Amino acid sequence: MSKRKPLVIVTRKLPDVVETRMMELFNAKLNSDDHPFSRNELIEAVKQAEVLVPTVTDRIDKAVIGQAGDQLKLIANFGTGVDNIDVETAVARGITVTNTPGVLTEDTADMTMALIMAVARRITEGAAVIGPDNSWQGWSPTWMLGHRIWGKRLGIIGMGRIGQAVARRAKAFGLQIHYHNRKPVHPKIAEELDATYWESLDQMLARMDIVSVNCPHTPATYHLLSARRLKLLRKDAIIVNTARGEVIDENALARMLEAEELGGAGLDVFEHEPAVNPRLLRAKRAVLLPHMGSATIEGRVDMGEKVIINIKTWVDGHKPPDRVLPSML
Ligand code: 8YV
Repeated sequence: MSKRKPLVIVTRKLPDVVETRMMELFNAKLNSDDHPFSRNELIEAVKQAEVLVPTVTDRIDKAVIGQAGDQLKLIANFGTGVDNIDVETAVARGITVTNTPGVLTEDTADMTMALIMAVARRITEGAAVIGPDNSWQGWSPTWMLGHRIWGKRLGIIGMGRIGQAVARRAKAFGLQIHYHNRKPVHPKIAEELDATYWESLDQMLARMDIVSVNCPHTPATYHLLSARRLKLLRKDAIIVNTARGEVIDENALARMLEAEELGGAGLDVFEHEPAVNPRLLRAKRAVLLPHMGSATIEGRVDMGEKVIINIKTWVDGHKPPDRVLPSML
């Protein structure tokens, strides 16, 4: 007996191998030219699809979910962060929501370290000096000096999978690990990472050389790094964000960088992507990347496989492994 093939609408182009598999398993409607869905296209999609596969560029808010037909039963997000989806409204309407945790942990942690190194050791500035025309005037003992990271204090905000993966790497780089989280990690993990827990974010911020944002964006973490909190940072502190732009008050951060009240920033995410605050564009000691934390070929294939497993499990009548419930947020 042939298996039922649900209509699965995918909002962005995914790796070929993932799309091929989706076509085999489901009645998959793909977005081959990879344009971001307009609001109307999104609404059309939720009116037709049994399964919607959105990404970070789709806002599945109350209004969009309100337009969904009764056939929409699963939103299988291609991504770990689900701040693009109103999970509460979806679940209240009987729609299951899933994400792709675990498979982008190591890649995102790598990018966090890359940004720390890029800002502290001025890697992009140095690379730009050589550039296509090689404007290097020669070596000097006092030129292009950055900061040593060995022995410095790193404060991680959000000690989930990615935060812990950052801590493991940072420990190997000789950094001292500190963290703020809703609750302390298991004592065994704290011991392995030699990590100090700070219940008070304010107190931690005031003492760190480098701060890394690794928590999800939820109503509770929106502007967690507010203007007031950013001011608690040391004048030479570096701040790195590979999580979500909304966790930092971007305007306040840009102002402080402009006024040289901070050592630097490495940002992979922004409050209003793809727009970037013009002050940040001009800021010295800012390394800005276009949301590339999980952008590896392997990672994107793994994410696609996770989406497929979530959909397949649901088609088979079971609970998908990566269900997101409002209580988890
Ligand atoms: C993804 C991410 O590329 O998974 C996440 O939460 O931020 C990214 O690394 C993006 O979300 C894809 O939808």
